[in-house]
Amino acid sequence: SPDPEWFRTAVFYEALLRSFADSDGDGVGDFRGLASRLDYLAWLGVDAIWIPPFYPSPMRDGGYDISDYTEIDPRYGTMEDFRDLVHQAHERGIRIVIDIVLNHTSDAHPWFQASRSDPEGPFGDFYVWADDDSGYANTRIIFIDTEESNWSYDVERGQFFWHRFFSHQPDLNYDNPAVIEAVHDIIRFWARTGVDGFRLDAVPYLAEREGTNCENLPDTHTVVAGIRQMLDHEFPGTITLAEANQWPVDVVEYFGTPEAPECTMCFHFPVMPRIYYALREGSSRAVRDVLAATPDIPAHGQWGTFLRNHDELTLEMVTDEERTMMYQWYAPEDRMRANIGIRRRLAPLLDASRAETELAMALLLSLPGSPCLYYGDEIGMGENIWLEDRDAVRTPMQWDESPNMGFSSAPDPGALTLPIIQVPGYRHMTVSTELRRPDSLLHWTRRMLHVRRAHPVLGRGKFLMRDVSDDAVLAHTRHEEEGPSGEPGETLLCVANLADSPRCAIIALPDLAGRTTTDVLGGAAFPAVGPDGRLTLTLGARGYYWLTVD
Ligand code: TEU
Repeated sequence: SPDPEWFRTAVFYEALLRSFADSDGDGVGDFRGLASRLDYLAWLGVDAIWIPPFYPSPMRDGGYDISDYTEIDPRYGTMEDFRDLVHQAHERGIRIVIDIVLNHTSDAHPWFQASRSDPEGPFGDFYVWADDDSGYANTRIIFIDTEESNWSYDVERGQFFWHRFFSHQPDLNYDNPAVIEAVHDIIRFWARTGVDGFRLDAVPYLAEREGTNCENLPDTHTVVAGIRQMLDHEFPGTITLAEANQWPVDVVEYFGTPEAPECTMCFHFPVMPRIYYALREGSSRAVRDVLAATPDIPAHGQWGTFLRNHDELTLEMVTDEERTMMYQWYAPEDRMRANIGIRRRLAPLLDASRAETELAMALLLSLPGSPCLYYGDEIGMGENIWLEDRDAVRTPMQWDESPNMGFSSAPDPGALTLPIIQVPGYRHMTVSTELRRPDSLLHWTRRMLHVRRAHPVLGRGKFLMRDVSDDAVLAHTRHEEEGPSGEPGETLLCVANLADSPRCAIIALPDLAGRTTTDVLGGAAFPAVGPDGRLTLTLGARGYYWLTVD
């Protein structure tokens, strides 16, 4: 349907293609596999799928090292398979958002090969070259584990090239108008296939300027606004979703302004670790603080939120120093030491873990923004923390109890793109086992997504944090006067007890005095808001309510 505001009420789902479903038994997930699971995703209540890069790639960075931007890696199928996936998704009302890596290419990309060998040729200026490695000295190294510098020497050209990520990922030179034109052509190419949007990878790092930290520079914003302008003009309604792992105050700049819009959506990175942190501390403070520090965004924009993604590994894997490096922009002062992933690993089926998962998810689905689930979140799949780099969170989807957990029919498990997770209890964490159990996390997640769909105020409504007598309890309202077609709006009060003990909380709702409340999750009537504008609620350990206020 042509609803230009679809993204506001949508639930997104990141499907890591190579680990989702393998249709041909070669051990690697593919487009036909994903297509065969669209009915499942529609049943679950997913509105849009984000597919990480599926282009030809040496696969030294999970496909974020692209060597050809307008082809499908044969491991995942053919262009025909891709088109068929888009078509089949659209038939089910599911939108497709694809990932575009703008900051860098693989060093195997023909542009880079040409740039090395022919400095005077048409691609000579496509990358950031210098005679020495002294430039942009104020710039941090992002992949500090493996990289010593953001400059690497190329013997063939006899110069250094700039890279913000791995040394096999040379940065494109956005001072070269030919690069901008080439990138627009790539986006045009995929927009013509009918995709509904683009996740723009690693946007803060496009431009470099001496004397700065080379992040969020005005010239970077000009590039992002240029992409927006091209899409609005040639493919109106196509969304852009910025991956800018920065403080909210810097991320809001990627929405642009009404006059010069940039992105439709931006991921809100700092909220996720604070949800885990709040659970660990049994205090709502970290979440309240980060939302208070989040500026308002222009009307055309929408946050994207998530609890896990293909980069977010369990933090116990890294040392304190590394953790500080990785999370310096968004970790609370004393750093987060536990997240739900590790709890699931240790006690995958325990009630405590389930209650925490539900509470985190209830927050994800009610705080401002459109939530993005990561494949397997709905079954509590967890992580295999013994794997290298970020592979811990990239293991095959667990569909059923058959060999390879139904992910692949490959006879040799060694052929799988990554090993099956194998944490305690993993055999029970499959779609098929959870389908059979009415009280499973899968059925719970589906119910929550359907409740969310029935209350579009959760996607569109104005957000207001409420004062609560108990620090453990987070209470906020979502409100809209009327829906987009003039239908009456609603007020939803969302309450969450982050503590692992029951709490009695007084919530201040001065503007809602005397109104009645009804639980949309359980359907029960709750006490009315008192004439003094106070609502007293008792919540169980890690308990949560979503109440309509009439
Ligand atoms: O990540 C870019 C990014 O900004 C990082 O902060 C990211 O959050 C970090 O890698 C966390 O480990 C993107 C992709 O999401 C990531 O998978 C790629 O490795 C990276 O670009 C480089 O291509």
